[in-house]
Amino acid sequence: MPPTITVFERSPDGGQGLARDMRVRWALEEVGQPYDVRLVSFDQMKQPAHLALHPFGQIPTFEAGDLVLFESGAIVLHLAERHEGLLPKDANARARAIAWMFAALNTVEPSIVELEQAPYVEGDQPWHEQRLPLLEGRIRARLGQLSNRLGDADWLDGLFSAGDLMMVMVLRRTDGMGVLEDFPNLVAYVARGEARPAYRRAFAAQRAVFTAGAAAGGHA
Ligand code: GTB
Repeated sequence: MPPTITVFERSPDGGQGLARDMRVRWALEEVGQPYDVRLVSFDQMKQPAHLALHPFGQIPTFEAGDLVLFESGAIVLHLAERHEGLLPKDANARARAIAWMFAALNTVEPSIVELEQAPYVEGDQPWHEQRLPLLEGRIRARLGQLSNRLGDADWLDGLFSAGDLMMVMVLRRTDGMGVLEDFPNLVAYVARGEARPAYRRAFAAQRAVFTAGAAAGGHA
C-alpha cells in the first residue's frame, strides 16, 4: 500500500503550493514513491482522529504501514533516508545535506514566517507598521548570508539534495514580500528547483486539489 499524506481540503494559498504538504509531495516525487492523499478540513484537523496522527492538529502527516509521522522535515528526512535520490551516499556529504535541511527550517524559515504572520497576529497593534522594516531586515540579512554561500553554484552542496528541496520550499514562502528579488542567485536557485520534473508533478497534484475544490464551489 502506498503511504498516505494529509493535505488541506481547501488550501488558503489558492493552489500556490505554499502549504507544507508540498515539501512532502516533492520528496515523494523525487524518490519515485506513489502516494495517496487524504483531504482534511480545518475542523477535522482539530478532531481526535487527526490529533492522534498530529499532536498539533496540522498538516502534513504521513502514514506508511504502522509508521505515523508528522513534521514536514521529519517526513522528508525519512523518505530521503529510505530511498535513493535525496541524500548523498558519502557520510560527510549526507550529514551536510541534513544540516541544510535544518538550516532551512530552523535558521531561514522562522523570520519569513514571522513577517508573513505579522498582519494576522499583531496587525491591530499600534506598533505593527513600525515593526515591519525590522522583520524584513531580518529576512534580508539571512538571505544575504545564504546568497553569499550559494554564490554561482547550482545547489547548496554539490548535487541536489533534500537540503535544497527544503531550502527552495522555504524561500518560496517569501512570495509577495519583495525580498528575494534583491538576490538574483537565490531567484535563479528557486527557479532551478521549480523546474525539476518532480517539483512540477508535485505542484500540479496540489493544484489539482485546489482546482477540484473550486469547481465544486468550495472556494471563493
Ligand atoms: N512544523 C510543521 C511542519 O513543518 O510540518 C508545521 C505544520 C504547519 O504549520 N501546518 C499548517 C497547518 O496545518 C499548514 S502549512 N495549519 C493549520 C493549523 O495550524 O490549524 C502552513 C501554511 C498555511 C497556509 C499557507 N498559505 O496559505 O500560503 C502557507 C503555509
